Amino acid sequence: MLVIHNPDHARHAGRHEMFRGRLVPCHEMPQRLDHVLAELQRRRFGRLTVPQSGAPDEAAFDALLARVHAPRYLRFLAGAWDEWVALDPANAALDALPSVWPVRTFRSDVEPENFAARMGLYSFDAGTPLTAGTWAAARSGACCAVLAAQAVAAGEPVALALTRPPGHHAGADFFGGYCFLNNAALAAQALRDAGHGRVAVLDVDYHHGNGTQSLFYERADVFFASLHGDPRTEYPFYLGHADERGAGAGLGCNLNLPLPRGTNYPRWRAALGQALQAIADFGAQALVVSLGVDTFEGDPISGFRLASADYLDVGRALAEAALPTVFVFEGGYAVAEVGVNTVNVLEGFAA
Ligand code: Q9C
Ligand code: ZN
Repeated sequence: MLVIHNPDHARHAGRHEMFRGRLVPCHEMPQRLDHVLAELQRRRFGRLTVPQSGAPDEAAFDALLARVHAPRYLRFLAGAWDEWVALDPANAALDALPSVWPVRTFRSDVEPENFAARMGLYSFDAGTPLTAGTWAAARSGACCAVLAAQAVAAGEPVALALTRPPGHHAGADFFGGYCFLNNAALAAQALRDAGHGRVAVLDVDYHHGNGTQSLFYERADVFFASLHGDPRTEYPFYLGHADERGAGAGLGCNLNLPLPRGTNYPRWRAALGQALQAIADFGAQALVVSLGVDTFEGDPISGFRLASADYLDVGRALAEAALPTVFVFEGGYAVAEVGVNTVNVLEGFAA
C-alpha cells in the first residue's frame, strides 16, 4: 500500500489545550504519528514516501485549497503565528489559543483587526493551539492528502495519507478539534477533479466529522457518512445528529449514525455495514476514509470499546466496498496503541 507521510508533521506540536478550566498537555501530539510509522516499519507494511518538492504543482494546490477553504481563513492561518509573536516577543514561547467567539446574533462578515477576535472568528474551541509550525505542518499534510488522492485517481488501488494535525473538524473557515485544514475533504475534491463523478467520504473517527459534513452538505456529488459518539453527550456536540441528511441538491447525501458511549464492536460493526450499504446505493466510484482510531477501548478521551484485533476486521469490511480508496489519518490518542490499531486496519484491508 502506498503511504504518503507528512515530513513536517512534528512542526505542529501544541503544548496545552483548555480542559475543564485548566491547561492540560495536548492529546494530539507528534508521537502519535511516529508510532504508526514505527509499526509500519516493524511489520514491513506499506511503501513509504514523502511529497517530492514541486509536487503537487504549487499553484494548482493553492487553488484547490482555496476552493475548499475560504481565502481569508487561509490568509489568517498562514500569518497568524507572526502576528501572535508581533503582539509580544514573549508570545514565541506560548501557544496561541482563542478565548472569545462570535456565537449566534454576532456578525462574522466583518473581519476584526484585533488578533484575538480573529482567532475566535476562525475557530470553535480552546483545545486547538496554534503554534510556530502549525501552518507548515497543516499545509504539508494537506499536500499529502491531495497526492494520495491523485495517486489513487491515477490507478493505485489504495493509498494512505499519514499526516497530522488531523482534519475532519476543520470547516471552510474554521479550525477546532485539533484540525486546521480538512485533509479528507481535499482528497475527496481531488478525486472529483480527477474525474471520479461520485465520491464517498466515510468517517470512522470517534468524533463526528463536522467540518467534512458542512463542506459537502449541499452537494450531490460527494456522499458523507459518519459513525460517531452521539453529539448529545460527545464532542463536537453541535452537529452529527441522525436527522442531518443533507440540503438542497445534497439532500439524501449525508448519513449520520450516532452511537452511545460504551458501544462495543458488534454494534459498531453493524452501523459500519449500514454506512457501506448507503455508499454502495449512492453509486460511489471512489472512497475516502477518515481513519480515526479513537474508537479504541483504551482511548483516553473517547467512549467506544473496539479492541485492537477488531481493526483487522474493520479493514476487511472496508475492502469489501471494492472501491479505489484513500485513507486519511485522523484521531486516536492511546498513543502506544495507535500504531498497531491503524496498521491493523490497513493490513485487514490489504489481505
Ligand atoms: N479541550 C479528533 O479526534 N476534545 N479530534 C475537547 C476540550 C476535543 C478530537 C476537549 C476532541 C477533538 C480529530
Ligand atoms: Zn476523534
